[in-house]
Amino acid sequence: MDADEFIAKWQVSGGNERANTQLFITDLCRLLDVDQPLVLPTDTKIRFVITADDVIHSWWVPALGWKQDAIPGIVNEAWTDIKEPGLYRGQCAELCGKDHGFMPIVVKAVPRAEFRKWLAAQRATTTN
Ligand SMILES: [Cu+2]
Repeated sequence: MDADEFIAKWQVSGGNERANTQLFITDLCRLLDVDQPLVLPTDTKIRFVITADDVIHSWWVPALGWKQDAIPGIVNEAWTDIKEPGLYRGQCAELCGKDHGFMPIVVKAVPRAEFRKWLAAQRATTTN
């Protein structure tokens, strides 16, 4: 569903305001979700090395406090040290093309012990 379809559906949907609000929240969450979040450990200084292979994007998760361009042929960097476990959401902040509106970012920050378990599970599935 693109933005125009969403607005049209919102405007013509029947039912009460509560149902409309639920529809809005459901669709908004779906558009801001990803297939696989970036899983990171908390209490760890993490360096991001950022580039792109097609057009200029901009990696932006507001709660991390910075935004960094991803440019083909250029390597940019940034860092973070997340203290609180949780989901941190963001989006591409550059008008990068027709699919720009569908470039959500989700960072899932977990305690270090949980991250080590997740990493071991990932390695087990990729080596088998
Ligand atoms: Cu983009």
